[in-house]
Amino acid sequence: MHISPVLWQFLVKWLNASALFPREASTIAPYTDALYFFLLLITIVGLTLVGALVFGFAIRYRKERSPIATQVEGSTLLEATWTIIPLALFLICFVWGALLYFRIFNPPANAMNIYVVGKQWMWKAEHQGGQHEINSLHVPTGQPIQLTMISQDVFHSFSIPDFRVKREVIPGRYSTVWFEATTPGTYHIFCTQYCGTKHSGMIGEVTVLTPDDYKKWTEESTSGMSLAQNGERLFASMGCNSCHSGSATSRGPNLANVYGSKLKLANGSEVLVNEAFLRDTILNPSQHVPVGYAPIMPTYQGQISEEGLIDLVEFIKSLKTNYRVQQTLTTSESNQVTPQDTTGVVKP
Ligand code: HEC
Ligand SMILES: [Cu+2]
Repeated sequence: MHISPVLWQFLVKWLNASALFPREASTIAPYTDALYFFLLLITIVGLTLVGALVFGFAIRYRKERSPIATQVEGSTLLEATWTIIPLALFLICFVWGALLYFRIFNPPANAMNIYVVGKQWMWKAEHQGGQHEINSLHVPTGQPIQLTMISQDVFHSFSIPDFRVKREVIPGRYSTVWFEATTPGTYHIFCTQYCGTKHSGMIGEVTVLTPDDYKKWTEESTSGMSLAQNGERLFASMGCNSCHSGSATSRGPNLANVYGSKLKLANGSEVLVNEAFLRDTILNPSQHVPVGYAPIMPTYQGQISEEGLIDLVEFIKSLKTNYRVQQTLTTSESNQVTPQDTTGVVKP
């Protein structure tokens, strides 16, 4: 719905200034707000109409003046009116809401992925380049960002009100949410799912930077190793490469190009290999046995942290036809565990 842009901007500015309403700092925000205000508008119109009629009739038909109202029996016009108008309004809300829903739930193909791990009581963010942050998230403007999120313990919910972003963060399963920030600045992150004693302290700050500043930030805060590179080390130190060496004689399937492909499983189903599938197979391999392989892969449940799983997933995603594990790490090397190797491994 397009009401006069000047009036609209004035209204939103006033609401922001009044602290009653979050800022509009993502591309989706004006769209969700338009629907929100439309709903508010029809609610107010309905309330006023019904309220006015109740008061009007109460006065018009009060006892002293006109005690008996005439009954209206069977007016097709009246019945059609009160059926069609609300139906039309509900359908508008439904279609409008559905269109917005699809937009919110389908990240653009060029979205940049950042991982978020929630735990009692903090948010950890991991960028592709290996930058780690706690209770803080740096993102550039003008670039769709997809957050792939998971909880290490209980249910949490990740919310950035100024972006109109909120999504459950669940243990054992990746959930995603996307946004595109429009205005440099800092914005609140909240956990919006009660998650224990210090739930109210599970907060953080998004820092939105211009693309140039973001680039500078990634260079300054790099840990020297990307997620995929951490994953490569983990892949070797955990012995994955003993079965997934990519050679014809290896016992496990070649993992190059597996990401994004459709895999036929022994139980007859076909699955799309995405982040969630990769994480799942590492933890429950027996439930995802592909056609032609014996279910010999051991489970890694309880042995790898969520961060370690993210690293492995990113490494497998990065495996194109050139399979690097074999060349970079020999089997003997892979048995020596250096401090870096153990970053993703859960210590007993
Ligand atoms: C003992 C050999 C062995 C080890 C060690 C092993 N795997 Fe596997 N892996 C397999 C086999 C066999 C399959 C196929 C059958 C299955 O899923 O059980 C498989 C399947 C997979 C799949 C599913 C992809 C596909 O094409 O089916 C992924 C992903 C995977 N492994 C990753 C890993 C990672 C990561 C590690 C180390 C943490 C690891 N594997 C360790 C043998 C192994
Ligand atoms: Cu929480």
